[in-house]
Amino acid sequence: MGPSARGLIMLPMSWLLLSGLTLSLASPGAKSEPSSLSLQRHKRHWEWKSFYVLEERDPPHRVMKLHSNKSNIHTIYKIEGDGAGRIFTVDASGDVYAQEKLDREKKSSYRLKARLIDTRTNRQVDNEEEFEINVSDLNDNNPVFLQDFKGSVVERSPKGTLVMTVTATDYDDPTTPNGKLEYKLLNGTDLFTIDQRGDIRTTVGDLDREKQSMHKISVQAKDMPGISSGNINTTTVTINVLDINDNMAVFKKKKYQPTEKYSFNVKEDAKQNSKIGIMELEDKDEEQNKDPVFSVLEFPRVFMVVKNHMKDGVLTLMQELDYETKDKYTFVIEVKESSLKEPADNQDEKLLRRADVTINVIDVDEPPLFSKQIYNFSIVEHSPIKTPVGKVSATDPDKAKFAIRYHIDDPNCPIAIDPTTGTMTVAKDLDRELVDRLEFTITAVEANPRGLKSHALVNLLVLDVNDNDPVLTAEGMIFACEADQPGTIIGRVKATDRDKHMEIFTIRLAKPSYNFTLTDNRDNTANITVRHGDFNQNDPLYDLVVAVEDRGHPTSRTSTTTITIPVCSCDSNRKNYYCKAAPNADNASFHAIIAIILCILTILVIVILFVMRKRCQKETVVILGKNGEMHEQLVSYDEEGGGEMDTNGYDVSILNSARSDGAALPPPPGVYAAVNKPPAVRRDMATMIEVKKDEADHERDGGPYDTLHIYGYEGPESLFGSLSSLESCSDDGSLDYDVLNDWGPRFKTLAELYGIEPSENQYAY
Ligand SMILES: *[C@@H]1O[C@H](CO)[C@@H](O)[C@H](O)[C@H]1NC(C)=O
Ligand SMILES: *[C@@H]1O[C@H](CO)[C@@H](O)[C@H](O)[C@H]1NC(C)=O
Ligand SMILES: *[C@@H]1O[C@H](CO)[C@@H](O)[C@H](O)[C@H]1NC(C)=O
Ligand SMILES: *[C@@H]1O[C@H](CO)[C@@H](O)[C@H](O)[C@H]1NC(C)=O
Ligand SMILES: *[C@@H]1O[C@H](CO)[C@@H](O)[C@H](O)[C@H]1NC(C)=O
Ligand SMILES: *[C@@H]1O[C@H](CO)[C@@H](O)[C@H](O)[C@H]1NC(C)=O
Ligand SMILES: CC(=O)N[C@H]1CO[C@H](CO)[C@@H](O)[C@@H]1O
Repeated sequence: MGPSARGLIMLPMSWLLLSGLTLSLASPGAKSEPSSLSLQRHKRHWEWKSFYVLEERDPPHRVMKLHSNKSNIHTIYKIEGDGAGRIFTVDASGDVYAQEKLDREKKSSYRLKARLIDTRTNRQVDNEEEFEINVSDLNDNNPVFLQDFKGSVVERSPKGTLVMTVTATDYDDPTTPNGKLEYKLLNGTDLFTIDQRGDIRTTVGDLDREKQSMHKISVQAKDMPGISSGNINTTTVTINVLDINDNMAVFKKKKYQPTEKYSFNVKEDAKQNSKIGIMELEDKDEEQNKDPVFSVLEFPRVFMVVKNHMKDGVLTLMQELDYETKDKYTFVIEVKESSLKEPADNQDEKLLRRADVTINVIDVDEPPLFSKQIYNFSIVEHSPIKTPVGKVSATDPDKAKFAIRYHIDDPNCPIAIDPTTGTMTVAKDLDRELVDRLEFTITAVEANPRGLKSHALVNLLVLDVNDNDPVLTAEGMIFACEADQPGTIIGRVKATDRDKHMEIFTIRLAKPSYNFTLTDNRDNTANITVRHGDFNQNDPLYDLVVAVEDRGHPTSRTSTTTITIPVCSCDSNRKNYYCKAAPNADNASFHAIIAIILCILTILVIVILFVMRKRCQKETVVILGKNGEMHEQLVSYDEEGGGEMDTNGYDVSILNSARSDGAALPPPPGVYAAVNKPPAVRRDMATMIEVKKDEADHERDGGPYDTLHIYGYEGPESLFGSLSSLESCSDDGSLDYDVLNDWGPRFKTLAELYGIEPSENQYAY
């Protein structure tokens, strides 16, 4: 095998463009050297292994020739496998043709089998043989960028910083230059560079976001690296420049002011922490990177600069101002940035880091100012009217210094104030025991038309003087028992005083006593002890005269109290006792007598009423029948009658029917007639009522029958007549009070009152 033949075989593997030459091996011209193809074959009759076909070649074209040394005129070739019969066909001489355009990027290799058939026997002559047709690559694909590329780089990054990597794809055979790519920047090469891997790097170290924050550059990808020809494609990549704090914050220069001079007017009543004004800054950096720090070089306690959300300076008042003290402040405010990357882009503006600030304090008409907000004074109770209490004072804080007028708001305040001097005096008597401290408001008004006001509070303590007598009270009842032995403590007295002193009272006997002693317990109480006993219930009351002395100021006061001690009979331990003459015996007997008299009078009236009623009933019987209509109702005691229409009361028809049954009279048409009751009940009831009524009528001294009571009789046809004492007894003249004379001396007075002479009576008619 010659070197040229070897080169021909080797070349298609590395150099596709020459693959066409390989085909010539299979062409009739190449048949002269079949040995070269069968070199690797042993005991085989087929003389091929694989072949190349160029993609994109117009069909049909011969690809190769099959050859077996067993072929003769009676044999034909047949192929099977990938695309056999459709893409690849074979003719009788063994020439294989491609019938379609082939695309390596779709299918790069076809595996087929070849067979030799004897047409006479229709049998396979030789062993079948596999072979391969490889499609060789053409540079028929452009590079493609499969995505949009975006990158970023921090400003001032050093030269050579990797920004991003751009990659393109070529579908051609990557083992050949057809599928290999190289990159190139079409513009922006002053700032960036790209290498063969697609890495984009900076070529400068001073990228400035504030100058240009975004760069768009065009990247070209080309296959067949190193050769001027080739397929190209381009894309535009975006590179953002990221911010750092490389710009100095400076005060914003205003057009109308050559230098940074700020001037603010502040009212003197401006509150602490109030905003005075905004000092705008200029800083090209992005907000999150700005870091201004303000310093007030003078008056740092009066003024402060704080940052707002825009990172501008807000001049703030830290102390209240007073126009009368200082009406103008001039100072310098400086701004710095601690995290600034030096040198700043705006070095030349260094002067603008300072600002001159002038604060003009504006005078405000302010209300009067009291020397104190709360005044505490004290005054002794019962001090004479016009006694001075104290003095308040207020002044006008303004330059004008208007006069001040004072008044007390509460018109009932017992203190008066001098409107011009502020001196307060007693106006009404003060009694500590009634009011021990006063609280009132004083108003100060500027004596000008605006009349600005302010208020102050006065606490006035009313001091005590000893103006109340001490009071002695007995603790429980004090009495002596008949059996009390000398030394028995029979009671305790206690001294109190409305004045406010805590001193111990002195308690002693004002008059010496033979029978009792008084022991001062030194705790404002004193025990009464029996000195000489052997008391008797019939003894008169014992009077113990006790003097109590307080030690108040300015003078001590003494009061004398008489304690009356009765003598009682008691059991051994003085628990139960009986006093014949109680301390209030006089009063008690008087009340008892009045009560007794009242009782007697009440009984008398009841008796008289009862007698009058008896008489009325008698007359009723007489006038039965001729009286008009009759209404009756049975009621139980403790039940309130409801009048004629009270159908919830007892059924009066019982009485009506009783009458018809008993007296055989036709029942009168009545409201209650419709109500029927069982006849048995009616009869029993009627009989009972009749009996009871008869008893009551004829028994003069018997009390009224309690179970059934008949009253309110106004019916016309009643058998019983009216029992109403109101109607039938209204005529006093028809009553006979003579019976009172028969009742004895006790009713003599009544008899005299009601006993009417017949002659007088007739005279009256
Ligand atoms: C075909 O070739 C093989 C080997 O190359 C050989 O053994 C055989 O005899 C040949 N047949 C004919 C018919 O030439
Ligand atoms: C044909 O291509 C296949 C892969 O596609 C490869 O393995 C084979 O070696 C190629 N044949 C030749 C003769 O280059
Ligand atoms: C370049 O690539 C894009 C995809 O990134 C593709 O759509 C376009 O067709 C390509 N241009 C050429 C000329 O092949
Ligand atoms: C580079 O070219 C692209 C595409 O034409 C264009 O959009 C871009 O602005 C150019 N960039 C520069 C720095 O000229
Ligand atoms: C005034 O009296 C009040 C109590 O009534 C007290 O709390 C306050 O401290 C006093 N003020 C002065 C200045 O004495
Ligand atoms: C005074 O009487 C009380 C009981 O009422 C007693 O406890 C106390 O000891 C007595 N004080 C004196 C000094 O005897
Ligand atoms: C001063 C006084 O009241 N003395 C009386 C003390 O008691 C005796 C007898 O109980 C009387 O006789 C005293 O008059």
